[in-house]
Amino acid sequence: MPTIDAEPTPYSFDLDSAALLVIDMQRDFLLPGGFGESLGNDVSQLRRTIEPLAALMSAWRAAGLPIIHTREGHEPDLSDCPPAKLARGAIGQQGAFGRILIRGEYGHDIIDELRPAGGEVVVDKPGKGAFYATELAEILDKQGIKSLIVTGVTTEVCVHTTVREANDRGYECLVLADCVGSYFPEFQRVGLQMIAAQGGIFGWVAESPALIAAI
Ligand code: TIU
Repeated sequence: MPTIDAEPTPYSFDLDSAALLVIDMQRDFLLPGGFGESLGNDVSQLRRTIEPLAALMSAWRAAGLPIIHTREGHEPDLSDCPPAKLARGAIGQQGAFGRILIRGEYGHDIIDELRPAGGEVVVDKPGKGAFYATELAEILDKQGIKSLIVTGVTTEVCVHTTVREANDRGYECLVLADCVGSYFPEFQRVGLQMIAAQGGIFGWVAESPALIAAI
């Protein structure tokens, strides 16, 4: 059972019941000219996660362990997008990479550097959290997954929503600081502190090299 350096305490987990969750590493969030940048955000804050995440995914695959990818997005007719969400964003509007956060559009898909390998699950989610209106819980249950190694973007939005719900559902979450990103450096720092505070209220926080060394 690997044990790695983490906050607030070392984290031990069983490789047979761990999955790597890669949240929303989509072009709309990460590419210059995409949805994220159109909101006035600095995409370089997210792009620093690509290299460490690619290295981790490669090590994780080499160890034969499961990777689950998610994508935030909606049906082309927007029937799965609540009016309250639609009213506050550019979702469904024409962007540089197709209609923003619409399934099947170029911008909705995962960036080339982190393309899912054949056989890896991709969960399409209409919400910020990866459990809401998706098959994720069933997939994890079937595979006997108990520990989630959580990566992706953005730290305080889709990563946090997913980690909080995973915590309520009984999963242990290890969030990798160098593999999650926020457009806002302050939210990144505080978002990670919130996870590990109070004795690990939502889980643990570590760096990916420590995990790679342990698998
Ligand atoms: N994936 C995710 O975090 N969705 C967002 O809309 N994040 C923002 O920070 N905008």
